[in-house]
Amino acid sequence: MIEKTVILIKPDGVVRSLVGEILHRFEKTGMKIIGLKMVWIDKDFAKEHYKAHKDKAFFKELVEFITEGPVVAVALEGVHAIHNVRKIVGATDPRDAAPGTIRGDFAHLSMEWASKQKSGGKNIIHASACKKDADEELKLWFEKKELHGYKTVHEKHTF
Ligand code: 3AN
Repeated sequence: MIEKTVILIKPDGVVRSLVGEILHRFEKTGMKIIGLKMVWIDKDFAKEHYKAHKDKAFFKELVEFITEGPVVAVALEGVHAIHNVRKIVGATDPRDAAPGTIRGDFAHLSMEWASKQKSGGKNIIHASACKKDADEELKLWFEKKELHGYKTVHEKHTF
């Protein structure tokens, strides 16, 4: 039940200075940050990350967008972390994302708009969709030595 998962604060989230706000939302739940870094990926890396979408009409725009600036990659650990993180992130299309979710609160450009503009969907954040994706994305985004096992004060009850 204790899972690890990956979130990426995409270039739109970084340039809008939402990194702290977004991290805070996950930390507040009690889930644990076990890996954290800023990276500016190249197109090959982006294609690997989004390989499940390689046949989609918006694939080119997806790759352009995720490589247009640095992203903040975060590995999180917690009970049902994959599901809990997706719940906090909200629906893929900002038009459908509920208020209180990251996409619902900080994004509004719909996927329809993105398609019309021929741009990537600017929905702030990516989160692993399932256990298989989480395992693959952890491997792709983090070296073993970049993931850290430690106990929070809540786990230790010593502070
Ligand atoms: P999620 O990120 O919620 O798992 P996916 O995996 O269905 O969503 O889509 C991957 C990414 O592709 C989304 N985060 C979004 O940025 C982009 N995307 C999805 N649908 C569209 C679309 N119709 N037009 C442009 N970009 C899209």
